[in-house]
Amino acid sequence: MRKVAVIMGSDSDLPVMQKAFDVFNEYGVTYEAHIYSAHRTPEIAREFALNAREKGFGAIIAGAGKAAHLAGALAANTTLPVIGVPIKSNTLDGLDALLSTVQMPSGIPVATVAIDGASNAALLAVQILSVEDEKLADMLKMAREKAALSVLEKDKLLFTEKK
Ligand code: RP5
Repeated sequence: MRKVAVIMGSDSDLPVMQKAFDVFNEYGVTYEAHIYSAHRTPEIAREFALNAREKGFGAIIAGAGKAAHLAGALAANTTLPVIGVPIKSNTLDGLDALLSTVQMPSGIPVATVAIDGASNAALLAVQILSVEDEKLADMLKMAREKAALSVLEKDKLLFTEKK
């Protein structure tokens, strides 16, 4: 199975990106995490993206806040799928990072999830790997079924309370 790279722009992004690690641990997906910045370590980020496919990665998650160019900078140097996580900061509530991450020029896509959406980013990476991995596909299906049952349980309770 290919592994996933989780790159974040700063150690201050770690509490949000931890949610991605939790998902990978749940699904048994191997991941490698790094703090590389599009602005503070641009050459290292570039080198990582250039070599990621041959190093066995199947997808890259990039979490960054403020002028969040990390996902785009990585995507510029790889044809692997790049998933961007805009991180909320204390000035513009993450809208700055959301727009910086999502508004990519045509030809260089970044699949952008919600502000602080590290968990969905990891699930999307698992879904990408599941194209070639039936065990992951089965696990994803089971998780969806479990989520649906949980909603229906809540619906039942709501009905009871209304009566
Ligand atoms: C971005 O700037 C990082 O991804 C982080 O979200 C934000 C602030 O970084 P620090 O100043 O906390 O290191 O590049």
